Amino acid sequence: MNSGQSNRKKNRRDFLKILGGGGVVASSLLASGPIARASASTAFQKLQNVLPKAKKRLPALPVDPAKSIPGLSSLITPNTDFYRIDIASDIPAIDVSRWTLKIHGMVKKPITLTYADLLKRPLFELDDTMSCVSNPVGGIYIGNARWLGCRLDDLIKEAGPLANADQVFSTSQDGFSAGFPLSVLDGRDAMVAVGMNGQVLPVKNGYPARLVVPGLYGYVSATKWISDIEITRFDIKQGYWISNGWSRLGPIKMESRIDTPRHLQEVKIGPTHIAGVAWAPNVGIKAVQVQVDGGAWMPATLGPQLSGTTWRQWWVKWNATSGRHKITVRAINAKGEVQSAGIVDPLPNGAEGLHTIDVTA
Ligand SMILES: Nc1nc2c(c(=O)[nH]1)N[C@H]1C(S)=C(S)[C@@H](COP(=O)(O)O)O[C@H]1N2
Ligand SMILES: [Mo]
Repeated sequence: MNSGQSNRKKNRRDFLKILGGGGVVASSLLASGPIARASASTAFQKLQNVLPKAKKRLPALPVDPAKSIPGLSSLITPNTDFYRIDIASDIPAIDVSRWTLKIHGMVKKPITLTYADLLKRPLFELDDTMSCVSNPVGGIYIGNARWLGCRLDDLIKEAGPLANADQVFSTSQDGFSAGFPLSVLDGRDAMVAVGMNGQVLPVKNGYPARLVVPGLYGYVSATKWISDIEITRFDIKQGYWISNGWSRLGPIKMESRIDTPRHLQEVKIGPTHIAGVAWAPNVGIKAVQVQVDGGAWMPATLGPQLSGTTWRQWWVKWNATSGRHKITVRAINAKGEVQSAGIVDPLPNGAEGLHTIDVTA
């Protein structure tokens, strides 16, 4: 695996290259096969009304602290604001009436599901924060949603993985693939998602179905426009980004971000909020602390905890005095580990470092 400096730069570029062109949909899609633009969008309209309710529903969302703290990320990221990262030059437009999901490979009994089959399974809701491994410290490639879907571990259990299989390898209709250890399905609420924040999964986020695996970065797990799940071995095949130098395993790292004030913002002298989000999906957030001008670390107030794998909003009140100020945030996880100050590049397994901003009052 070559991860020299030029390769690093190239990979960062590749990963982020779609960011400028998000939402662009060309008309050069295949005319036949399961991909057909017009009929898919019609079907999508119809489905807005018929997405079944979860058998197990989560409690209603708590009051969002962002309502009273301008500039703080909302507890749930609205679908229209949710980041988009993928290698698809054209977002696949899939005709659900012809779409299937195959579960096969090193299994006793391969399964093929239609979209209707999927919707008939017991659906549940999951609050989960999805993050991109290429998200820099302070970056925006992270979002929190209430997903609706069926259990992935149940599906795989029904197919019956062979004892020597060690990877869940999923493929999509844009040529993407992702693999994670079978052992990650340890009881956590991994799902084949069909809904997002009370709506049919948006096309840009993977309609008709995608994987959501709590605790893992998207590149190893969160296959959108999914068509195929192969139970296999890491020594036989590996996901799309692995040959580009990214790590085979992708647990999401602890991070924290200042949302408000913004870097280089001019704030009014007097009381204001410093606020943002923090996440440590594999352990949980215990505390967030804020430092101004190298002073003592101040404990932040934490917002609601929706699940073990969602971000937590945090805020402190700050009396801004005249002049220039440096503000830094750090998270502490449930094990008491303090977020590391050392800067680590996103490649190969996620950025590390403390988010620091400069403001003037
Ligand atoms: N089909 C497909 N699924 C994909 C990708 C992709 O390129 N193609 N990118 C993955 C990556 S790297 C991330 S971070 C998440 C992003 O999901 P979002 O676009 O819904 O935010 O999707 C994952 N699923
Ligand atoms: Mo990603």
